[in-house]
Amino acid sequence: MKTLCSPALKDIRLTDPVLRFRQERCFDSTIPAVIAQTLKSGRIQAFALKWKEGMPDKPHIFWDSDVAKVMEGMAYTLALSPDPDLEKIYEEWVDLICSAQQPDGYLNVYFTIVEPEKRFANLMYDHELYCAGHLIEAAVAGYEALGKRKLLDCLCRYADYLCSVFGYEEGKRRGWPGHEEIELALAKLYRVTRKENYLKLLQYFINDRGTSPNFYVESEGKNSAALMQVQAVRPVREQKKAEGHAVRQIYLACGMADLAALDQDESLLTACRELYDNITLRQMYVTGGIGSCFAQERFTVDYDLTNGNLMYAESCAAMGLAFFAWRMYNVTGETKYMDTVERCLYNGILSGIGLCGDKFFYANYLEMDENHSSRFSRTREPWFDCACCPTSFARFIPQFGRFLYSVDPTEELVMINIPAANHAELELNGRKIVLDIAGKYPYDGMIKITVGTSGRFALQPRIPGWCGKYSLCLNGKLQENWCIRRDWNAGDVLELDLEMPPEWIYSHPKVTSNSGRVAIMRGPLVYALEEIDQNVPVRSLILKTSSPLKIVSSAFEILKDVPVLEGVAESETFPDESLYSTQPPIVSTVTFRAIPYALWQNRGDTNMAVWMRRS
Ligand code: FUB
Ligand code: ZN
Repeated sequence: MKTLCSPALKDIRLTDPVLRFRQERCFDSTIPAVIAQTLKSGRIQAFALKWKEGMPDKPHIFWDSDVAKVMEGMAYTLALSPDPDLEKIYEEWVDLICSAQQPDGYLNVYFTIVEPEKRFANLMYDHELYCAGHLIEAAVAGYEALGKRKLLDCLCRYADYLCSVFGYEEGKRRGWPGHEEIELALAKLYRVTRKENYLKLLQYFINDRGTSPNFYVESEGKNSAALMQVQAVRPVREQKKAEGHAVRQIYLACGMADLAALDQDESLLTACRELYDNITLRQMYVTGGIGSCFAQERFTVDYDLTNGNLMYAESCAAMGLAFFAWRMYNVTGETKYMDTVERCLYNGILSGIGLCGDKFFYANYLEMDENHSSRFSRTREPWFDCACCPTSFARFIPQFGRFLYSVDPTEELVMINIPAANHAELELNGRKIVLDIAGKYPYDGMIKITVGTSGRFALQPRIPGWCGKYSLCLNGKLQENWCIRRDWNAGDVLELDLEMPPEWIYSHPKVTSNSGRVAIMRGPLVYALEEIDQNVPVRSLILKTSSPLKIVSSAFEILKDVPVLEGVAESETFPDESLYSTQPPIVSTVTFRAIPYALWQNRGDTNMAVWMRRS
């Protein structure tokens, strides 16, 4: 197994046209917005433990997790963009959260003041361990990004308490989290503290899950449908397909990958590979969205990937898949995992947040028309009662830099995973490696990498799975080998050319929702057709795959530097208002335009489709 490391966030300064813009919006719009909503809804005030029956803003079982994710986002933001006012809020919130800790270390608002008698009484539904996990992640973020210990010490006390409650040992409770999350958090906590107990608890939660006698059946009286929803039908190593609630499943997978790496556990890594393959080869949207059924927000069966009303593809689930694939990449070095990180990042994740930075999708549709009737809205919203997605963006976007590079200290190797423009100062075995990447990726595949450090090490850009033709030059000389190990001189230049022609994408025939349909990609970007760009209804269009797709410019300000695609289509108009007719539709030839899917619904409310009928 490999042990690739990711850069510290402050070591990367983005200068590219997509991620940098989104990150700046996160700092100046998303973070203030989620702070305001956390205050407005009473989520943070709840930590004062003053709420009593009959008062407004009754705490909810997973409010703590929202606060924790905002804290995590604030910590990364402060590391990248210091701001004394934000730091003051951060410190106040840390104090308030810590003040809610009970003498035994327990820390959960709802089960301290609303239903204290139900502490750990219903693990399947009550989210206590999920909240604990997010609080731990926030604490580790504060420590790693800012060097602040107070929240970390507090969460270590809580984790110590959890270690005393759960586990295999005599006198401890058997039980598993109903919403996984604490597993990956314990891995993070173990990595910063090296306390064996945290690793032991992580091992227990992963290795015991789904074993017989089944804890949920024996102790909580749950049935098999409920078990499937929380991935507890069988032990994790026997689960070959992704099932149940999508975010739960993908967070579990992250925890499994973490434990596989920590324990160098090949059987667990194999289980992760199987899950990953099932997801990406059978259950993932072309955008990287996962969880195709809005009812219970879950995975269903292989190839069931409807595009409209019934689908779901929660923003949190796409972020979870990126986190899982990133972990798999760092433990294997196999680029297919980074292809998935990139697919999620530029498509199914960024679609979930508006360019304004303070409006969000919960579900990420691949098709929108006037018949939309799902409980999830057509347009992005500022907040939700179930606010997991906005708060996930607040902590995900500041972390973009993590994905761009991996460092292999054993091989003295720096891997350029995603060549978005940036200035990097990477740590490699005590040395600082300075790199400057210039270019317009993902809008353009010409990338210039200037090495700013002299000395011997290896550099290896990733060849993306979507790229059929590429070349690499070092100081003007074409290279055969993509891993360049040499004595570098500061000022050496690598030129990477990843050709990215627009391409037609076809889906496996078993995906019946896409029968006879085609999508468009260019490089890592999935494209979508919005009605606002067409002179006819989107649904009337049949794209001519024999005609070329060309890049054009658009008059819309938000598309100023964006490669918009134009092609030829037939448009069908029904001859009259009847429901059925012996008359065939009237056909005309039109041009159509497509924009990157992640940018849809930023120019007002309009219909949209990714998978289009093809001629
Ligand atoms: O249950 C907590 C979070 O709320 C889940 O992760 C999301 O899917 C949403 O249901
Ligand atoms: Zn969510």
